[in-house]
Amino acid sequence: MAKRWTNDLTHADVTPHRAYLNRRQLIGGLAGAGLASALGTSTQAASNLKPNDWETITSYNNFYEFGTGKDDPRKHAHRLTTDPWSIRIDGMVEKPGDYALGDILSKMTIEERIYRFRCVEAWSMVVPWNGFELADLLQMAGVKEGAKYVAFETLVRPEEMIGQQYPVLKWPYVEGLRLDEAMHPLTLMATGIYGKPIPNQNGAPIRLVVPWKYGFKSIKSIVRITLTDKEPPTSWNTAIGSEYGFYSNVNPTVDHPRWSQATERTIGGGLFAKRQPTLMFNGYESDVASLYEGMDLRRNY
Ligand SMILES: Nc1nc2c(c(=O)[nH]1)N[C@H]1C(S)=C(S)[C@@H](COP(=O)(O)O)O[C@H]1N2
Ligand SMILES: [Mo]
Repeated sequence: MAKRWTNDLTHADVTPHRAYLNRRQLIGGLAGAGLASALGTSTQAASNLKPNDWETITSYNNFYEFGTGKDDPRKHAHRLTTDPWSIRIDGMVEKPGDYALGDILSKMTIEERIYRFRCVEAWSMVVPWNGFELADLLQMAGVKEGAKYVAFETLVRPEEMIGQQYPVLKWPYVEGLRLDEAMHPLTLMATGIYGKPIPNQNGAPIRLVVPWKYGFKSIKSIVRITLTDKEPPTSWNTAIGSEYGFYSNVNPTVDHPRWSQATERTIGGGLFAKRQPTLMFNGYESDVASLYEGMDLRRNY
């Protein structure tokens, strides 16, 4: 089998977050002083979180392309070929095209971010992701004036993704973010977990991670990213619009129509682990609340 591109990535190769932000400030990137200190707060908060172990993170998954059971992705995702892989970046960009994943990675700074991850089904985990900021990728492609949203698409390959042989969702799985959400420094493209290549069941070889939104926004195994001026359709909104909105920010005060979102169960915490109160924006309120100033989050669920 061909050597995979992150085989030799270890914790030691990962740029410490603070050093990374300093570098970004020096080169005049996205992270201004205010943003850097705000991110510093969430980084401190995140480093107090104890990551779930590898076994839990890679055995309790949602990835409907491999079946609807939590243990289906681990059983079936090994059939997916993830090398070679490329991402088509198109729409309102200066440099549209098919970008080979290896070429993308050679230009990106891979770092580690420990993020709390909250599923809409009211369970949560803490995952040490390795990845790079989506903003860096979008800047590489050059976002055109007038672009307002970013649309994402998962691979369609029913011969390897056996869940795609059933119409449980419309394939491909699609997701979207507003451009300012996509450019936010917390928004990651993840390529690894615990310094190892991301396992297929977690979205190999590259998936989105948006830590202040419910898990279904964090689309896996991405093959296409499109810049657009219209709000793109999303899989769960298309399937059941009354239950899943475009924004899907973690919000303990807005219940899912069929269950409360006020508390969550920590996966891996044992059978008798107490439910935890869910935090506004999944605990990233100080970083992201300003994105939604003046919006009615009850209507924009
Ligand atoms: N393509 C695709 N992406 C997906 C999903 C999916 O079914 N297909 N499930 C989503 C849901 S509901 C969740 S909670 C997370 C789960 O990610 P994890 O298995 O790495 O914990 O992936 C999201 N991304
Ligand atoms: Mo989810």
